[in-house]
Amino acid sequence: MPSALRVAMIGTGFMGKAHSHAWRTAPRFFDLPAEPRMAVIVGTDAARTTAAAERFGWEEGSTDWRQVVARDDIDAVDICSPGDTHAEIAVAALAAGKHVLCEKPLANSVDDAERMADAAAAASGLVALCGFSYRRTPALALARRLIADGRIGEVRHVRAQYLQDWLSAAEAPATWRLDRERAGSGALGDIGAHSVDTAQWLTGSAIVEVSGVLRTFVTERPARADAVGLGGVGDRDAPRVPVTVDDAGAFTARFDDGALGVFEFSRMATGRRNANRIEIDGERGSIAFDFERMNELEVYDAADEAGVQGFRRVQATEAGHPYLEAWWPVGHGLGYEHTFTHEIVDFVRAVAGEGPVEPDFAQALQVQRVLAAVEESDRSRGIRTAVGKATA
Ligand code: SOE
Repeated sequence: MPSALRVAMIGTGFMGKAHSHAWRTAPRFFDLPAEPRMAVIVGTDAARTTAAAERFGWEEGSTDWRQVVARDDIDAVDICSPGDTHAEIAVAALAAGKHVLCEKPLANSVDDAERMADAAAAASGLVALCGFSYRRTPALALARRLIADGRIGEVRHVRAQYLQDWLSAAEAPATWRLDRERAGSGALGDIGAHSVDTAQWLTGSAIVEVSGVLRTFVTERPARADAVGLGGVGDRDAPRVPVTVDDAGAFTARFDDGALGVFEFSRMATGRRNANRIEIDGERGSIAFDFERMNELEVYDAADEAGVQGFRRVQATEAGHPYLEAWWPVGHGLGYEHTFTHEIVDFVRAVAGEGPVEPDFAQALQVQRVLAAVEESDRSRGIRTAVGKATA
């Protein structure tokens, strides 16, 4: 019987729900070197946390993360709380000898991200993973394998869009994600960060210079009574609060291998619910992915016979595709929640010493530096801005 991995998760919102599902399913579908035990879920409201513990399958609930992180009967801490809490909790957990999984983006600032990366580097033998979960989509893992094998040749273009519309209605209520103090930034850090991480991971090269623009279309919204959930329509009689983050933005990027990147992100792209897209064009071929068709990867091979060339739609659901061996027969498809299960599987295997797991905090710090460079470029009205010390 594998040893237990006793886990404490901080956060009871959308990511707390997604990670709870992943902790429950990972040992049921994958052979793991340790048996995760969902020991404690930590929230801010006692009643809501108790209800979350019962509903999501945690042994107990707490409202005191400091006490939980210090417990001798906790081995790993999974941080699913708002961005302004990441640094303090992660640094304390690492100092207490706990492995850490922290939701993206790593922090609300480069300073905090550097503190976290330094703490992880000093914590020898501990795993520190940042939850850029889309890396664990089988179709994207296939794309990474094709690019790494040289199938598309020298990469020249990266074209990434992450488009949502849960804020399209001006009356959609303000959650913590619209408060710079809590979230650090808006669409840039929430979903643009995913595009930055995916692009650097797929290409194996770092963004070294950006030129960007950010935009806030709706500058105040009805306050949201509860802290959870995306979108909807707020209470018209609720007090209105200022929106202090970006609703959308775009930037061009230069990669250290010379590739050119074009990035767009918005939470007000009406009609696009969760269109996380990336296309990478190389000298000998291209790949294209859209999370709204997450089981498919479009592949173009310039070596195909003239007259029958074109993008092929590959169903990334074959047994040989990453992670698929644990799930369904070919063609049955996976969903958003599977990427989190894969993330937990990789985390548990790394904790058991089966190899490194990415993106570690140093790689997540590089993403944070790109975000900061986009904000700096926007402040200077789009001047091309170097990214801090790139650590791809
Ligand atoms: C909201 O935009 C959000 O929940 C992101 O925070 C997640 O990282 C993404 O996976 C789905 O959309």
